[in-house]
Amino acid sequence: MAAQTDTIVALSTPPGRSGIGVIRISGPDSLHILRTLVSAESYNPTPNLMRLKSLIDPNSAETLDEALVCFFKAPHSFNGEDVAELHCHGSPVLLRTIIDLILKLGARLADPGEFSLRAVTNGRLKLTEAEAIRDLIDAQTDTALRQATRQLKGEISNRLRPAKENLLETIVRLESSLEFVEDDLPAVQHQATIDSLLGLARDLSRLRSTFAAGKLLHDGIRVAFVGRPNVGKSSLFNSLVGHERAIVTEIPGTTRDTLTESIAVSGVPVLLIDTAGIRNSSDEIESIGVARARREAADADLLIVVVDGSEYLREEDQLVLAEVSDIRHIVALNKSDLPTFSTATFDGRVGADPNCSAVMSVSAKSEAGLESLRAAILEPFANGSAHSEGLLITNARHHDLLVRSIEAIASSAQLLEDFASEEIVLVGLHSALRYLGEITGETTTEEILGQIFSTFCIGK
Ligand SMILES: Nc1nc2c(ncn2[C@@H]2O[C@H](COP(=O)(O)OP(=O)(O)OP(=O)(O)O)[C@@H](O)[C@H]2O)c(=O)[nH]1
Ligand SMILES: [Mg+2]
Repeated sequence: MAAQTDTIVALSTPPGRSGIGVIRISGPDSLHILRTLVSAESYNPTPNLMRLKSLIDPNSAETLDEALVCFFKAPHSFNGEDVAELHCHGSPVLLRTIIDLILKLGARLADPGEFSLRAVTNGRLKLTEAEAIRDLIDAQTDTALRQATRQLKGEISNRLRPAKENLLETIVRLESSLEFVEDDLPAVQHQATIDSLLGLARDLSRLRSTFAAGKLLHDGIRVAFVGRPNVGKSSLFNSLVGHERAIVTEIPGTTRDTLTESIAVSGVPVLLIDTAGIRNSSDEIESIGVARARREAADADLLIVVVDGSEYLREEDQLVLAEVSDIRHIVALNKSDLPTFSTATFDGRVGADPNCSAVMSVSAKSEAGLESLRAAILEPFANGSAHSEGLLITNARHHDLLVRSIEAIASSAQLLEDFASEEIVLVGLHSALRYLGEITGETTTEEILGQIFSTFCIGK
């Protein structure tokens, strides 16, 4: 891969007012730029040691800030290049001024994730580890954070290493047998090779199967409350969110716009969406709200259909239930605190409707049944339970490459079984090895690396 030779700069802390703002510079001109900023051409910073320095505008000789500066000398920095960090005061105006100065001194603004990309191209970080840093920054729950931390420590590459070694051994064995064409693989060795490949495919499949849980943890689920007006959608939404986020009144048609809030259910990020009560309305604003509610219902992974269990089932309820019949949903029979509450209409519904995974009695008012409701939200995704403490595949790219690798190994085993020539078997095995290498970055093309790092933060 081509060596990166220019110097990049970015603000590594979020834009906006803060106690401090960290500017990071990386590349061959880092030391020169740092010397210019501290106004000492002979400044020889001790690597990895922070120093308090005055940052000075070389044009006006004016002091810009008192900052803690640190220099990391190549190759002993996180990305293998000369890196300078300026821990300035967190004024957006000041930070902008200093970055502009650094740009004038010959650096350019870093692309998203470019500091980490250089760490990968310089062999300081495995691709999976760089991706784990992104996931760690993006983690929405503590469970997702723990997974990212495990992956940051290199668990995925450690887990894949024996598989790659095993595959490579088989490739070498088959290749050497090619050189002695006159003797085919002895029968014993032939069967042993097939068994070893099948074992390998099984082992990788076990890892692959953790993706159901990993995806849940990484992507979370979208859950929309739907129902006719006044059944208590907003009240239940507020109870799960834990504060009075949505307006609640006894007037039907209170909610118009959709509201969203994130919560964690057993470590899984759940995006809750409150919507307008569905009914035919002559009110223009309410009608727009109803249209939005239907759109949210179509986009959600799961619906909570709220029904007022203290009243008879109205035509408007039937309308909503008919509309959601082909979407995965649970029914929340609300207002169980009222004396007229009854579940009778819904007895037997779970068995009868394959898309209805539960009917729960709840009360937003007394908070009865809310814990069960939370559990019921995850239940349809339970085979992807995120409780597992083991290593999970959380990244769709890793999953896709694992699937391809398993397929290539399995079909090579089949070809061996059918006594196909070693050359043909080897094509599949080489592909399988390449796919595994793409996960950790050894065989990833520059174009794909670019795509991956474009999803990173600026300054990382
Ligand atoms: N007794 C009782 N009343 C409730 C309960 N949940 C909601 N309510 C009342 O029902 C009324 C409607 O509640 P909302 O949460 O605004 O209902 P909604 O489904 O969001 O209504 P729209 O936004 O109009 O579609 C309010 O007066 C609530 O106080 C409950 O569990 N028990
Ligand atoms: Mg509402």
